Amino acid sequence: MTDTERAAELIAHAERTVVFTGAGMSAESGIPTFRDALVGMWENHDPMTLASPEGWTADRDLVWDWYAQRANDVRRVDPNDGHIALAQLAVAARIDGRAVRVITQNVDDLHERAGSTVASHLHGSLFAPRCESCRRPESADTALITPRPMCPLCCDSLRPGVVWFGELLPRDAWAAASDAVAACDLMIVIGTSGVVQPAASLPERAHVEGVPIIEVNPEPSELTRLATIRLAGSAAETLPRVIG
Ligand code: BJW
Ligand code: ZN
Repeated sequence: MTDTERAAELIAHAERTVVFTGAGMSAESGIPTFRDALVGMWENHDPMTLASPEGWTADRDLVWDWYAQRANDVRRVDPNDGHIALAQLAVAARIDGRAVRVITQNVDDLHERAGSTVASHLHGSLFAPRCESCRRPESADTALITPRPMCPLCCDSLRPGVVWFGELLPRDAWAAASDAVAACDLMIVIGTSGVVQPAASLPERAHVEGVPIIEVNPEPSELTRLATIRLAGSAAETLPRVIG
């Protein structure tokens, strides 16, 4: 049996699958991965600094504009065949009384636009701006607006609804992810380098519990050592082949 066939069999028989995704999931939709973005620059600014509390405090307009551009870029692209295969898997599983729960590190909305319900956005969303003072949430479309709008309630600054280094993950997102992992009997890890904590501890937790892990990634990652089956290919090409 090939690895693809073994993976397809595990997926077809799992009762409670967790799908854990990273930036590679959206790469074939045209969204650069986080580590690809680090190689490039944005108008001569380092993305690592832009995506940090320090960068935000130093220049809120600059950081807001960067996120607004990224939100606009995401709006212009479509979910890829990998996103669509995962959404179809969840529908097929539900008919059989089985469950598929998606945990993503991605701040885009491509899983949702493909038809998946996302159990947890661990690192927040490009489309969930909020006031940095009173925390009042603003509409998704507000994230697309430049220049940076102010909070209509307290007139303080809105901020992107993403999680920067050194910030705590949203409590609900972390709880939902932890619950899903505690209950799963299969994990599919797709397109993540596995270097960012605490997200990367989730596959570790599943592995400790003896849960089989399928990794889909053209390159080895920090999580490859946990994988029962490693499918060395891209998300959009590999997922439709293993999801029957
Ligand atoms: C394909 C493909 C294709 C390509 N198909 N695959 C030691 C222990 C524990 C924690 C820490 C520690 N040292 C420091 C920390 C804390 C820190 C951390 O983890 N740092 C590490 C870098 C060491 N973590 C945090 O700060 C977190 N908070 C926290 O820990 O709170 C407690 C605390 C508070 C105070 C002090 C210390 C602790 C918060 C982390 C927030 C991460 N936020 C970001 C930015 C979001 C906003 C934005 O997008 O601008 O989230 S960083 C960035 O990395 C983004 C991503 O979600 C995240 C993960 O990246 P991902 O998805 O893995 O992408 P890449 O680009 O790395 O990899 C892409 C992969 O795809 C590659 O493997 C490719 O091969 C593959 N690929 N094409 C399939 N077609
Ligand atoms: Zn406010």
